[in-house]
Amino acid sequence: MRTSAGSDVEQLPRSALRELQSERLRSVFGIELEALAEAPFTSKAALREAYPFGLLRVPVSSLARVHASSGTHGKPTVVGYTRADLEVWTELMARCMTMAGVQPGMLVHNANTYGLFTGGHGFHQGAERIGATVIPVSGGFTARQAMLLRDLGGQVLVSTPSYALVIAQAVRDAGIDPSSLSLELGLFGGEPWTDGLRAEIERELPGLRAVNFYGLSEMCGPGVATECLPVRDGLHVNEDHFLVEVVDPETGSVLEEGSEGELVFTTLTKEAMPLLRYRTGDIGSLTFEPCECGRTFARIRGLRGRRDDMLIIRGVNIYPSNVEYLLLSVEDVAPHYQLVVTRPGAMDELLVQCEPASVDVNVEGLRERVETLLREHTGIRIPVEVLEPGGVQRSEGKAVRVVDRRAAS
Ligand code: DLL
Repeated sequence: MRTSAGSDVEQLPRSALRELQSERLRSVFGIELEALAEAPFTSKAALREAYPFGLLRVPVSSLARVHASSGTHGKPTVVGYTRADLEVWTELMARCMTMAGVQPGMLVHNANTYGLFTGGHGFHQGAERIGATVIPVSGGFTARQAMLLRDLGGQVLVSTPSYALVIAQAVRDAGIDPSSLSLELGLFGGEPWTDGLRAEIERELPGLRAVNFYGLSEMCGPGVATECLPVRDGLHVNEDHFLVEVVDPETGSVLEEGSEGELVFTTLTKEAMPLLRYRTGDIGSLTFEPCECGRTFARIRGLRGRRDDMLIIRGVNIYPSNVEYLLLSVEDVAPHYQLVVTRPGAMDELLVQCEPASVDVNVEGLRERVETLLREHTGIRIPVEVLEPGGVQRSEGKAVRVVDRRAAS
């Protein structure tokens, strides 16, 4: 049974969970769990080479659905689902949304885009399965989002974290008092975000508690790992369906619990497109400590974002989430920013663009404060440009944090 404290399988002792995983791994890939570390990886490049359907284990005609990732780095990654795959995904979304506090009868305002992106349909299916009421608003038409939140009284907002802030702004622009809305929960994911951004969203939308959802199309979409509402310390991986490892991004060797590295997943129940040791490119760490909520599944901590988004500026590694963390600790900064990368000579240069929280802020003083903070924390001088309020491009889905102008410079 699905309860907020977790179903039986979510509370399995780890030895029983390992047995279940061993069985499933053997039946899908013919590999013993003990020998997993020697099994080959599957890379994103392999998926790209097989574009669009080369990695399917079933005929295209037996697929019930196709989705795709947004493909910020080239062609989209196309994934297929059999009926059974859709059923597992729906059940996992119901489990994750229950874990995040969604209850039957709640009104779910789904502002994730419906389409190839898994975020729209995934949350829709989960909400229906729980017995909640879905409002399939999809992304975009932001002024209308605000009106519908007020008029229909959504209690659960589903979107990317960056778009939640855009919606909050639209609420204020429409002259609606955000605390008059019925929002109780925010289910956010699809892009990296820091605790600072979480605090910002919860301040902008009072009454809402924000919960982190992680996933990727190649596994199923959202539904891979989620925080539990009462603890919100790490994202519980649905380990009965996905094996998770953290590996050294350079050598590929499996890292110990707690070490930061690249997340690698193996599907244990996928029919259409099973993937063995899939290298996500996402950086984080794992803990196998049981959670205070009672769940025993591994938790992902310190999700920083994709290694591809890591910039090396004068020898210093910088993730957009590092910049977000620092920026949001500065008073008078709005939670909108972009990192502009150029290559004027042989080396990459970075410019951080941000916005003041209001028109009354002394822009020059703010620029100096942010530059000082960045220098103190990175050891290098990173120029900052404070744009006008609204000057940083807003997104209706995943925010574009890195603007790559290296080819043009
Ligand atoms: O973004 C699935 C999803 C939708 C998850 C909505 C959660 C909510 P893709 O479009 O294939 O699938 O993109 C997957 O997005 O490899 C990460 O780099 C990033 N990502 C997703 N969720 C998070 C998160 C969906 N909570 C890629 N924190 C992943 C950090 C995230 N990064």
